[in-house]
Amino acid sequence: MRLRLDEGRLLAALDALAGIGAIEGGGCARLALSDEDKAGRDLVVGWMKALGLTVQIDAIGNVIGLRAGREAVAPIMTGSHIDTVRTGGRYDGNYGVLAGLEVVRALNAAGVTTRRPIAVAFFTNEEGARFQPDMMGSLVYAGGLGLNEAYAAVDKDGQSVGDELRRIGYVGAARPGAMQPHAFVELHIEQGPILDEEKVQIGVVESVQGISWTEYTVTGISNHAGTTPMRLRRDAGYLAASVNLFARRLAWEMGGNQVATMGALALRPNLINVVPNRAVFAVDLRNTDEDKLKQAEAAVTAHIAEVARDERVEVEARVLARFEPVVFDAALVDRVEHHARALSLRTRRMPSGAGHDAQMMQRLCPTAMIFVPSVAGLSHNVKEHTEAADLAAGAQVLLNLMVELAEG
Ligand code: HGY
Ligand code: MN
Ligand code: MN
Repeated sequence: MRLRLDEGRLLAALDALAGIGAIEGGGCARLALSDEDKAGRDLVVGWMKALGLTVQIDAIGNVIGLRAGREAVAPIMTGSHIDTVRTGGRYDGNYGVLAGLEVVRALNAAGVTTRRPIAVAFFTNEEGARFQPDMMGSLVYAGGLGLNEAYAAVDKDGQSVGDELRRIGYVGAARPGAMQPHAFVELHIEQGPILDEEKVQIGVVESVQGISWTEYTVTGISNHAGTTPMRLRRDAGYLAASVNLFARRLAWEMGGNQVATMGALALRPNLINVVPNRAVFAVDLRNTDEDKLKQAEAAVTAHIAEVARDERVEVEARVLARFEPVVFDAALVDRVEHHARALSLRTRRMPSGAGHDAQMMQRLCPTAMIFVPSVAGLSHNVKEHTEAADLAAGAQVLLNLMVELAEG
């Protein structure tokens, strides 16, 4: 059965969704559970219904569009997320959800009913930019986080997931995870430079690297920048800066896949002539190897203790997210490679540097991911871009794989 999806419709849908929360430079800002996220959700739910899907919303706000199969058995599910970081591009997450809808449209157009039902999902708060941990909705779906614990997560302004989910009207009746898929496939942009540099069209994703997010709150003594001798300072900002330098040097020295980022830092009082008495910052450490990730965490912890002692400041640590590396189902990964090569697409096997909902779904069922190139490896940046031909190729691989799985 040779089904072809409509590339033009996919591009038009991506443009329409990118118009919600659009920001300067062509990107999107739809932080989880914001008004913009609600507007994006409402638009995609409308498209699901227009495609004849039965829409199910669960208690953490995950949305699943279900297309009936010839048999009432576990569905083949695809999906991703439509929340974005504040400086997001238009493809991260959105592409996988909208390509899933194009799979449905192609089946509808061909009048095909597959043996297994087909489900297209978007999960709540994949990004973790506003509420932590990231991949929150799929983690709850996979049973890795309690619903009430998720509801209790708060953002910088003290708004909770529970309150915000209620405010936007997406506390659904379904129990998260009630629909257990037979298999899950996520199509996503690589968000890194490998496929683009190697001119490879399809990434056959074998695993997702481990993620460690920790927030540190440092308390020192604010003092006059001019009159306070260096020997008397208890400078919270100095510790934060020292950790940034240490973590970066550590990642270079460890090499391999080790990466380290201090993406969030707030000083108080944040004034040019006052030694800061408070610093709140987050450290993001990742590695494909769990032991190496643990080593990196231990080294950062030891460095912080040493500087805190010398600078005589107090430090409190709070783990925001901690996920071990996840290996996808080998047989399903092989099928991704098979379908990409059947379309004469160049492929390469690789780990995912970014976290994805698929890493949670692997806890429930055989799961795999399909990557398409990100131009210059840019992502979480308004200039995030993937060429139309690559978007279409990835979606065609998804379509062919989903049909095989749904007829299998
Ligand atoms: O942080 C991540 O890897 C994902 O974008 N949430
Ligand atoms: Mn994503
Ligand atoms: Mn992302």
